[in-house]
Amino acid sequence: MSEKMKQLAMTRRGMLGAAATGAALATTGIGGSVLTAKPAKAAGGNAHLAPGELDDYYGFWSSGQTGELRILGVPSMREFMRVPVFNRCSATGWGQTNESLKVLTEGLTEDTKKYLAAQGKVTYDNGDLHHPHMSFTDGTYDGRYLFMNDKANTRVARVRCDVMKCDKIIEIPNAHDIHGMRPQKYPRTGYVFANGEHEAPLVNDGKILDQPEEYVNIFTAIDGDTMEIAWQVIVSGNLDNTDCDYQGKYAYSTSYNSEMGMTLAEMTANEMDHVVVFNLAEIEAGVAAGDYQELNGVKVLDGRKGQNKKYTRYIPIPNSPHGINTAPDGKHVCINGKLSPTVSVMDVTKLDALFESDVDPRSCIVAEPQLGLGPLHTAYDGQGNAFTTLFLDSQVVKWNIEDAIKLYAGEDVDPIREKIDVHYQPGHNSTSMGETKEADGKWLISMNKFSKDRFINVGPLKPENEQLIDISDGGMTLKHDGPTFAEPHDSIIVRRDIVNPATNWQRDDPTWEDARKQAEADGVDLDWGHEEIIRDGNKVRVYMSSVAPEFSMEKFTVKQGDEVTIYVTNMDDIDDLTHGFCLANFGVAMEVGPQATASVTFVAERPGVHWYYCQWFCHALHMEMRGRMFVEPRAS
Ligand code: K7E
Ligand code: CUA
Repeated sequence: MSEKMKQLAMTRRGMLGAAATGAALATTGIGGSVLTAKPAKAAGGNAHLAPGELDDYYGFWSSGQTGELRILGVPSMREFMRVPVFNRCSATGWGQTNESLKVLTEGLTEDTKKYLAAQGKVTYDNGDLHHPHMSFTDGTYDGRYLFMNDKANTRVARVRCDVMKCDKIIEIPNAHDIHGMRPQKYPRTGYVFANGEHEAPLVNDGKILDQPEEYVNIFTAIDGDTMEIAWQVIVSGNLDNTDCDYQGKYAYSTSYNSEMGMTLAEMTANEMDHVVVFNLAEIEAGVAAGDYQELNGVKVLDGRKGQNKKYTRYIPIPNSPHGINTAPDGKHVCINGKLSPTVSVMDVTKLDALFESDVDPRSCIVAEPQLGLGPLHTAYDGQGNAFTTLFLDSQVVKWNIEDAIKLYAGEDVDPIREKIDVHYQPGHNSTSMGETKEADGKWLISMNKFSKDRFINVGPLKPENEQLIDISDGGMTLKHDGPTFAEPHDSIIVRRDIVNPATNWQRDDPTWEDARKQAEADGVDLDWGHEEIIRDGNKVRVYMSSVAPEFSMEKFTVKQGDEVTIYVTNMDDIDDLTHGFCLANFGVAMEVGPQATASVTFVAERPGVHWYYCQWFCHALHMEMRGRMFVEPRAS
């Protein structure tokens, strides 16, 4: 930091220390409270944190059709942050800034780019984010990345956990409507597995239309480090949810509609659907041996039923199974029956035999307890118990896996421990660290699709209700109702020591690599309190910095019709000191975090005096943080 900037920052701190406005206190007070705040008392399952007390866990929530990732605290259920991913965000400028548009557009297929161009767009502005999951190393979360699917527009995104911003979005070619998605658990992520839910012709160019017998489904493995597609496998039946083992050998997906039916009656005709098991080593060997077709730049292997290749095996499961969840014991996998009241327990140690000999594919099923109506998803306490959501019964059932195995073997035992009413109709559930080998059995979240009468009425569209259940004492005690807006499906609960985001950006962050290169070419030092205007034909680049409560540029002039790019660098390096840049009546607004650079491009097709202002409350003089853009009218 330069002397000038240090002085400014010092003055600012001094001034804020003396000023007693709410905003000023908020900015200066936070550093202090973080240092002194106590962790929540873990024992006794206390969900009520006093003001200033910190949560023990990060909750990463999806948001369904809202398209963003949300960060909550568990057990307080306080919502901390919304990370825009597939949506357009008015607050942060996600979907408008050049940095976010790069992420949103660079991973789209040429086909999609063409479609969007015909709509006058460069990217989609909706998404349907169901499944957020963290990267793993050796069977547990490693705090590097979060991955998530977009069912609406067939994409997979990655969020960097160091800054909690999305840095990669890729569209998955050949597949349709990515639904189930999980990262590889062992040895590390590694692969991110993604299910194409809806079947379509493999080459979907309109030559085949209403011939469902020609439709296929696609399972995709993405390299989580590069966010490039490693390979795809063609399968039979719709793919719903997916998970993988703790050995690094298999991934598996539930499949409803093994009938490949098009109507509801056709889709639910069979009593048995299936789970598809993917043999990772065999698939990799198939890729190495060239046993694939290349389609849209992706290596696609054939793992359809009846191909008898060692890429896949199909295990019959009753009936339209939905969620699939590997237990922390590293051995058992629960497959939730949805239309069947059962959960099928698969033993991963018995999967080798399926690929080596002609054994009954059901030989890997070691239990199939009847639990209640509409089992959708299962979570674990790490002590041998499973918690399954029962959508139709509006309950969560706690049951014991070993007892279910004994029952299946003919012993007279009841695996069901307890049922708790939830409000109402639960979909996913999650337990603290429950999808890792470090499941700790403290908290359970039941993500309920309907809230009905649980909250004061806000009209026909009601929030969902996510309920916090204490499982730490061996029972299930409902502790908290948490309304959420449309429509979180899934969540993970991660111990807080695993997640260590930065408080400021690093100046050399790759996010504004393009801005840095452009500035270099323009002879502007982005790391200094710059104010420069570069004219390049009708392209105008305006570089300014900000130190609360001022932009380095109080005014600048462009011509009507110029394509203007504004680069703002936030020179403040104080915890929580985010500025914004909002250009009124131009529909332009963006967040500029401490030490970040952000940029936005627009056509100045509006002569006159236009104010820009900082739209993130940063300082007692925040209202004064503004400037003017003069747009000279086009000579007529
Ligand atoms: Cu069950 Cu999309 Cu995970 Cu919703 S899926 S509930
Ligand atoms: Cu800077 Cu408000």
